Amino acid sequence: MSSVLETPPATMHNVAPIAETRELTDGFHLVIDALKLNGIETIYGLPGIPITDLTRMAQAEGLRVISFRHEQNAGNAAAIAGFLTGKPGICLTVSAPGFLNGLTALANATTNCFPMILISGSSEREIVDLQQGDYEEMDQLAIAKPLCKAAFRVLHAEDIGVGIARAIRAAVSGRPGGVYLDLPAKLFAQTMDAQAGRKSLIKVVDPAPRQIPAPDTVQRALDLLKGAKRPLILLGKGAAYARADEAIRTLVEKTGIPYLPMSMAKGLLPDTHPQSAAATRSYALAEADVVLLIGARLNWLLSHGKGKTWGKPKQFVQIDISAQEMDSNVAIAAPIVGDIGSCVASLLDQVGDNFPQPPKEWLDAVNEKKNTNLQKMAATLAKNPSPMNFHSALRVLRDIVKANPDINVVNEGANTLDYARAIIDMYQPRKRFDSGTWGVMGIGMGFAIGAAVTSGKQVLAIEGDSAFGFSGMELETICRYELPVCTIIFNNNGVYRGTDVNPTGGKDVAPTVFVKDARYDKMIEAFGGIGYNVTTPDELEKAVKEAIASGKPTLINAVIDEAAGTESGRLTNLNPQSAAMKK
Ligand code: ADP
Ligand code: TPW
Repeated sequence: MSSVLETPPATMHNVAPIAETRELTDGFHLVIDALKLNGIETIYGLPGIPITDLTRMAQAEGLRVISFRHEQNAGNAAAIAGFLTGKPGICLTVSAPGFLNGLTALANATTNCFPMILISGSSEREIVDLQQGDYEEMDQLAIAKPLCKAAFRVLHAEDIGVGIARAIRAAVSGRPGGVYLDLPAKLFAQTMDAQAGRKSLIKVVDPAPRQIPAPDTVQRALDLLKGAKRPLILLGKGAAYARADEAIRTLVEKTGIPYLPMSMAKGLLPDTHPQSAAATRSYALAEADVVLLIGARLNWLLSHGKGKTWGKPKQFVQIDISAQEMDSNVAIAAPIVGDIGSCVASLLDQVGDNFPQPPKEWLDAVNEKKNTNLQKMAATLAKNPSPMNFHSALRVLRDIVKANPDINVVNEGANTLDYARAIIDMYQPRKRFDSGTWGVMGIGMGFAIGAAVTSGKQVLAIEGDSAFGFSGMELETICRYELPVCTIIFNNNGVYRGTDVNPTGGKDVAPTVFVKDARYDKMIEAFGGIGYNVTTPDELEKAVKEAIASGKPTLINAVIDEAAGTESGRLTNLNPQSAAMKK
């Protein structure tokens, strides 16, 4: 326990006798001690009033403090660290504007079910509550509440232990998510007896307790699966988060059911697994009759479980830790509520070695479509158009990941996201991090830093040029901490593509168009990183290989045909159409 010693002020006439010296602690140290006691090793944040000294003291006390250029990126780093470790990632910000900057990441973490705690300093409660105009005045607790799983404020030093314990438990138990912890400036300097302080801290026991499913729910699910003619398993990022990798693989293999991974579940089983139906996703979704969802929601990413995508009528088995998720879009015939590890283990208890395998016609049909599509894709990928397009560039990255299966892949953009997700096979769990449930732009450099810091391993951040812009200043952070991050920018001169024109003929370019032929590689050079400018797949391959071998901060400006790609990638249909377009 860190502490401060309090002695009466020493003057010429008044020197404190040693016996009267009391060991004290304060809010700063209690926050640090509470985090350390609960196994937190890293804080992602941005210093300023009132938390600057907290960042200094945290570093002095052995926590790793990663300081960012914008709080949203610190928040995203914390969120992905939470996903990777199962411990809440900590983001620390200043009051009002810093808090708001971190809030997008907190809301995104909650939406994606990543455990994260946003800790923000706040201004004087008495003034904030009377709206008397304090420095960075804002009722942060009230604003955070609807955007996260839980929100707490600590007013007294002796409650810091409880506040941090509650925040940790709320972030990781049940469905994981974002938690807000409000720490007013006054709290940090409050002192208390060090012994009492020590006692006030809580080491959270079993923060994410197992939730064993009821046996009848497991039986109901098995009965449904056994009777299926065209069964399918869908793995979501909840399955990746649950770290039940072996059990999930065993379940897939013993049942013989084809499976589809959602984007961040890729690699849970290697994408090259013979039972993967990813190459024939549309067919599998439309034709299946019984679908087992493991840690995946039937949200927009799965067309809400209905409509053309889902074709033939089907019945769903859903494994999720959140009971409320059931029936959220369509009826769930066999809900299994519990943690994925326990649920899959319960299923496996009864699956044994003689589980009826899916009908051969179904497996043959899936395999035939899959092989046809893989052949078509191979032909497209083999082309070498000039200028380079998404496919020829991604062919190179696909092979790099294949040769380096433990590499972390961060991915955002529109076309860059959609094509990379489809083309780059993943081989290990929790190695792919992307725009997720919101399809948000701006996670790039934050996720890259969080993944690099947490894993200590190489990161490839595959970024659309627009997507990169949302967090690009963190190149400096990557260089400052000398992180092994290779950022590859698919530069096609704009949002989606670079070919739009201003219909008025005026001087302003179209809203989706950027500076032509921008050299993003020069940006990283400003901070001592290594930049590459490439225009062909061969140059790209050489640059990525060099970048990975160096382990240094690198950025590759990959020039892509500015006419390649489509509006919003695969989401063109989500753009509302004007009924009254002027000529
Ligand atoms: P994807 O985007 O990959 O389809 P989602 O984020 O929509 O995945 O779904 C993840 C689901 O996993 C959430 O409904 C969440 O409640 C659930 N989940 C997360 N962790 C666990 C766990 N340990 N056990 C069971 N369900 C979990
Ligand atoms: C926070 C809207 C979706 S995709 C995208 C934007 C702006 C960028 C697409 O261009 P990019 O990719 O990155 O160059 P590519 O591969 O097609 O060339 N603001 C936020 N989130 C989202 N999703 C948007 C805007 C959007």
